[in-house]
Amino acid sequence: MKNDDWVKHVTGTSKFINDVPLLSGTLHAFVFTSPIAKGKIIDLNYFKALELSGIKNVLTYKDIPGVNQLGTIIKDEPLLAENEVHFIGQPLAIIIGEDEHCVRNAIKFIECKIEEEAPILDPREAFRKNELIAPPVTFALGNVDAAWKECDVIVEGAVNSGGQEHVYLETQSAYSVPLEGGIKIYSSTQSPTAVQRVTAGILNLPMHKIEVDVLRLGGGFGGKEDQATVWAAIAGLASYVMQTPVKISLSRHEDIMLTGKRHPYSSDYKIGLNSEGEILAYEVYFYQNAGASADLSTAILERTMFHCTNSYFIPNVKATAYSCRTNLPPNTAFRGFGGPQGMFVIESAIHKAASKLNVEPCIIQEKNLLNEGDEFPYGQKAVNCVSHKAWFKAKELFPFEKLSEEISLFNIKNKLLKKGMAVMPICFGISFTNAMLNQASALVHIYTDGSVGISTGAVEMGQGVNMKLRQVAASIFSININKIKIETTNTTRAANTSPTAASTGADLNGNAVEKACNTLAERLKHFAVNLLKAKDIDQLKLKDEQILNTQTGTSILWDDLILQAYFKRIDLSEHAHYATPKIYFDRTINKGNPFAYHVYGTAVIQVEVDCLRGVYKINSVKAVHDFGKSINPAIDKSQAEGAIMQGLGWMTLEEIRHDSRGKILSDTLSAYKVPDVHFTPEVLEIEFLENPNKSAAIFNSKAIGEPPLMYGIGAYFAIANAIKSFRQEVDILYDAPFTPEKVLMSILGSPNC
Ligand code: MTE
Ligand code: LUZ
Ligand code: MOS
Repeated sequence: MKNDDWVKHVTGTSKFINDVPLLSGTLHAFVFTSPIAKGKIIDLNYFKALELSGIKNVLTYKDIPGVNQLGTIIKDEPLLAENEVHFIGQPLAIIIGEDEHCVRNAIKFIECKIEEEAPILDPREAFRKNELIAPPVTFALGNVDAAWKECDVIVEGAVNSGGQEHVYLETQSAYSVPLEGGIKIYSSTQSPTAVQRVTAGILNLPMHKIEVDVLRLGGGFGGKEDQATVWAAIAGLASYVMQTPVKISLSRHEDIMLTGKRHPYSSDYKIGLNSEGEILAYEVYFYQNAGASADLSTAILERTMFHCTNSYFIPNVKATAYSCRTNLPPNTAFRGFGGPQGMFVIESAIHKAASKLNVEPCIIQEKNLLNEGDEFPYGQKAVNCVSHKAWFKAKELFPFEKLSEEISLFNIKNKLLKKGMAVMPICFGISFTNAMLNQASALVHIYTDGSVGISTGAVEMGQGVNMKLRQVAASIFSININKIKIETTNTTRAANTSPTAASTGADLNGNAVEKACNTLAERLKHFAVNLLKAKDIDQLKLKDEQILNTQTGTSILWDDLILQAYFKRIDLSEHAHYATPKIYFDRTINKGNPFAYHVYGTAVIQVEVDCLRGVYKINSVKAVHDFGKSINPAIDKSQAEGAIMQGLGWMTLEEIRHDSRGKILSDTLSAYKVPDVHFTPEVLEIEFLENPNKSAAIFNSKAIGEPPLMYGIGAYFAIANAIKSFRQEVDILYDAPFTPEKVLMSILGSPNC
């Protein structure tokens, strides 16, 4: 059960936006953006640009027929700036022309006067100036204030984690074609309905006049959950105004400069333990660098809170979160959605507490793992909790103590090269935390030749959701998977869809497909009762491309059954809707049951640091991961591998830098290092924890898209462990990513690199 798309990708036959054949008369669009991070617009003059050959039009906010608004959770983000600019790269005007070069060249001919103000780039500074996206949020369990006096050891500290560029292979792209009275947009988006809804608002059209179509994405990783909408709306507006097809597609450099990243965080914590190493209290403050507008920041910050205790039970917790408005491009969803940022802080707190207690961090980690029935700070109880099972299976398969001894021996023998290790348990909640979004629908057609076409809201972005949906239908109908095709994700066939995000794509859409197929299967059995002379439908079974009377042994081929049903005017199409049961979250008290289930696992990470040069190698990542009962182990394993690599990159190499004016410095892939094949650990081993999942997943599987990313956090502590054995007194800064520069500077005792 491999993923068909893999063959198409390596043979170059899979299609993306840049493969859509352009209609004659197609124009190209690009944006003129703010060169200043904060200021008032005094004047915008584009008349010289309009005179250039090939340039057809320049649009500003004044040309928007509807509302100039992109914001979905909070309406604070204009598509085109009106009177003020809030970040470098904020779109001010859309240039439309005959080809993609002339629209870029025209930028030089646009004059823009902006009265510059000092930008805010740091979330703590934004907090001090009360620049908050939304009111602060607090989650609390027990009573931290009362618990401190029970503690034998109390440790406090600050933790920083950096942003992360998505580096999806397909850059942000859209192609919009005018229809009678409306438009059709081919968009590289994780959220076709968001594109449809926002563009309808911008054009002042009803949603039914906007059709959004998605074949597949060359990766999204959260970067196209909200931020594909901008580019689709720009193409949509331009094509609606010009009444011609319009395309926009960013270069890599433009994409890195203009789009939001994972949110950098700065956090303060206080953790209290007894002398046994039991964590009694944890207090934490998160300062999220939201960028210039809300985007998904509040939802992301909330997920940070949901994951602030990772896979540990802590009886007294107080977590407070501030979403801080800065003058950077709006930061956005990135695999893990704020969870990794919260988990890095608790892991840092445990790491520091361990050094104070003079024990290995894994002693504290193991002692505090969640038990069945333990309460999370948000009120949900851990159910079917396998945090211990994953931890001890990892310990059995990859004995930590033995590894630690081997590392000690190696480190005694080697003066400059030091090895280090860390253990990283994870716990990640599955469901959109906004309960409303946990719904999906499917439309299943059986054609008269027995082949099947399925439409859902799921967007294929490399994660293999289409293959999984085909497997669901193939297993219910018991027909060859090649008989089943997943159609493009299109708003006219699947309406009001949630983004394909939160790792829920297969769960939500798979359940909808299952429901629709089951209804069709029942209908076909009813129809076949007479044909197969059965007493009732329970005697009938769809099996191996046949419908079989299990009593008499007689059968009809699937293809014949379908054709006969058609002749008898039986409906061969079905629509179904699925909503995850029993989830809710009450934001007046910040308690509830937001997740259908949790995913667990434990990884062991080993690294090797060259303490003269600061460079390092990740030798191995070995994980025991809770896949539920995987419906496609090949896909799921590759998802785990990819997510781990992204987690390792976030914690080690990938560093986003801005200058003091808020301009991104790491704006190319030569200045921004992503993990490549050479960086891949020699050993990347993933063991399946077989753990059939009964709760609202598809076929007892578990969501896989995001959780394994968080194993990568262990790399930070493995590097810390290695350099500590070079110089015991090195101060660990808890400031990710742990780039080679930072490794060297911490060894030298000069933290400011
Ligand atoms: N895998 C690939 N190859 N490309 C992607 O863009 N996105 C990740 C994950 N795996 C992504 C991926 C993210 S952020 C999410 S939320 C899930 O896939 C979304 O898909 P799913 O819900 O079907 O798992
Ligand atoms: N998107 C969202 C997400 O809107 N809500 C979520 O809870 C979420 N979680 C992970 C990734 N995307
Ligand atoms: Mo994933 S961050 O939910 O798109």
